[in-house]
Amino acid sequence: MFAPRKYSRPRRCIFYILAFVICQLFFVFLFIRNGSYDNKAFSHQPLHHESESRKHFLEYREFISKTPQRSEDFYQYNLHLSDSLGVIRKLPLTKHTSCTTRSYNLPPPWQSDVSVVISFHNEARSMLLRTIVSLLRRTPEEYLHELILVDDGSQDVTLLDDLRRWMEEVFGGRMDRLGLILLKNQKRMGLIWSRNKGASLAEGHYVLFLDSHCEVNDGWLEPLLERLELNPQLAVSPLLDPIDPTTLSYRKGNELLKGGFDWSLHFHWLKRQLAKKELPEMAYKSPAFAGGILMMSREWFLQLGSFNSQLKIWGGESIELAIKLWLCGGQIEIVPCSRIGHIFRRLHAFDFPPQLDQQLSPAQETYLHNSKIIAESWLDEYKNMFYALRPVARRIPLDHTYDEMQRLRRERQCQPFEWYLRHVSPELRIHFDELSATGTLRNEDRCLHARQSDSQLILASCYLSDITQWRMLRTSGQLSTQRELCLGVGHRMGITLQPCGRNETTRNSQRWLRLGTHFLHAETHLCLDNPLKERLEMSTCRSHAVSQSFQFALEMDAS
Ligand code: UD2
Ligand code: MN
Repeated sequence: MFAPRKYSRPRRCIFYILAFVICQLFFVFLFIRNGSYDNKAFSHQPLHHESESRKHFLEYREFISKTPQRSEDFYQYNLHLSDSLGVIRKLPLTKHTSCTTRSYNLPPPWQSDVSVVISFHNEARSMLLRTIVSLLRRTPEEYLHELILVDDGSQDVTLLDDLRRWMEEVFGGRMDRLGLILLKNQKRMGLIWSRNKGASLAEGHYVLFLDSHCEVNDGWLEPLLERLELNPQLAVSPLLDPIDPTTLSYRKGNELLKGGFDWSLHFHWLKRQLAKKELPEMAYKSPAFAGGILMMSREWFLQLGSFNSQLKIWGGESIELAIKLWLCGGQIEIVPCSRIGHIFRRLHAFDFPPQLDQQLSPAQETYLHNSKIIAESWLDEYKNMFYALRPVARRIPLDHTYDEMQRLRRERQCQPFEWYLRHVSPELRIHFDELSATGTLRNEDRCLHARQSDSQLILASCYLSDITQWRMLRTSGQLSTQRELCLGVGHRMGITLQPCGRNETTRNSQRWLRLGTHFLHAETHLCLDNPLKERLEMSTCRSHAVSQSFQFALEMDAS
């Protein structure tokens, strides 16, 4: 029999006391940890006391109550929710944990301080304020040289005065050190002009361009500075975390995407392929920025001629900067350890000035105008690819020449665009190898169009803004839209538009041979025809039939 082991009374007491002390220590540890976390997040918190906070809360309510427009359509996000969130909120940690545990090799502030430039047009007051306050609170003060705000002709006429007053109240004596510069364009000049204006006044070592509906996340700056310190001709983007325009929920952005563009010069996300030992949280090269939020040496930015000042209002400037950076000796990286939230709005929240072309909306015409300048300035012979996909751009008049850009290219000994295709964006190049022709497909004065609403095949004006761009695939003989729908012949010789087939049977029903300008269907030996001007049919091939003649905008094999 075992007798139960008994501890003496004093030993039991010591055990309880020890357990108690250990528990206490554990709670003290937790307390310190949480305390220091909060401290870090709000180390620049200007609101010290409760009564102070209350006062500032009332001032905040008064400040935002003067927001002139209340409709959500106007801003394209949930204004009421934005108002109720306050000047700052805690954001989820979206970067990899190793980003927060490692230390960064930072240059001293006098060699690497930042001027932040924010241009805005009709931004809601609460949204603009959250952008500013999140930036000020989450940026180490010694690294922030100045904040330059450019009000680009907003309707809210007292905004800048009210903002200055609000900031003086809240930041008090620290206002001088903040280096706040407030500019107002009496007439709206557009984002590109305004950002250039801001950068021309900046004095910091680096310049960061930020949209006016962002929330910067903790520790956003250090990872960017560390990368820029390694290469003065580098430009970086933080990884953008999407903020939903309706719920304002802050989500984690995807670090497996690179920035790029297509031949229409529209921005696109591209897949990032991880190299053998490469971790997703590591900084990675990108053919273009992750949009327009970017940071680089101010001097290098000016040497590259800033954003191209011929570009109007909105659009294309970050693609242009990306191309000229890569071609003229720079590089671009996206840095996933740096996170900035941005509201991706579904529609434009502002008007574009009226334009000349009746068939295009002002927004389309502005974007095409800017893209045409980029194509003419940088794409060399590849500009034909752009015109093939955007034939309407040929009609857009430009009121200047490209001499300035040619001079920059000569002076800085920039590479030809071919180099970009070879070394920076092989994704763009692939099209040349895989395609035998591309662009609109014209039959007399109309173009073959796959209507997006119902996927019907029709013949439409070639100048429709979304006119279908076709691709003739070299090996399979398939004729595909950009959305990977292929032209085929089905039941009773009906012409179909179906997902491009990968297996032999569907591929055969989607295979076309080209006889001059005729499209001969390989299986049925009939030709694509448009006998009644509006309706496509398959019929016997007739070599001189105009109704069977279809021309691509761009033949890749033509010399
Ligand atoms: C994307 C970029 C933006 C810029 C733009 C193309 C991101 C996150 N944003 O814009 O940085 O590259 O594409 O030009 O990738 N604004 C003005 N004046 C105007 C019009 C707009 O100051 O006439 C301001 C606007 O208030 C905002 C910023 O410019 O702060 C960008 O415009 P956006 O947010 O409407 O466009 P977005 O995010 O699609
Ligand atoms: Mn934006």
